[in-house]
Amino acid sequence: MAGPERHTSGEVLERTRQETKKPELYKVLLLNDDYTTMDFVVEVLETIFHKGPAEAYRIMMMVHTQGKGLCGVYPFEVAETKVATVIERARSNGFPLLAAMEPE
Ligand code: TYC
Repeated sequence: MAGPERHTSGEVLERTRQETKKPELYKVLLLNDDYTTMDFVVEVLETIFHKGPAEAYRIMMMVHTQGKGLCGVYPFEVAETKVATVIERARSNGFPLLAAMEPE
């Protein structure tokens, strides 16, 4: 762990170099298409990305009007799982909805 190290004599040495790596963060985006229903996208945002109804609707409309929208920022493996979960949920409901991730 990086951080101050105490010595028996009582002085504190501060570490200037970071030795523990911060997790790299990735944006998860939803992409627009012409076939997925708005209600389904709102449901995805509420259940997979834990957004409230108003925020879920706002993000869905952002995707609908701008082509893509930010759902959240996560460590790599969480972002990967979110993307896979969206695609799995969409396909099992017959929708072509796509999600993507990109470095923050
Ligand atoms: N464009 C879709 C429609 O008009 C709605 C939609 C919104 C689809 C967001 C995908 O990520 C999406 N039914």
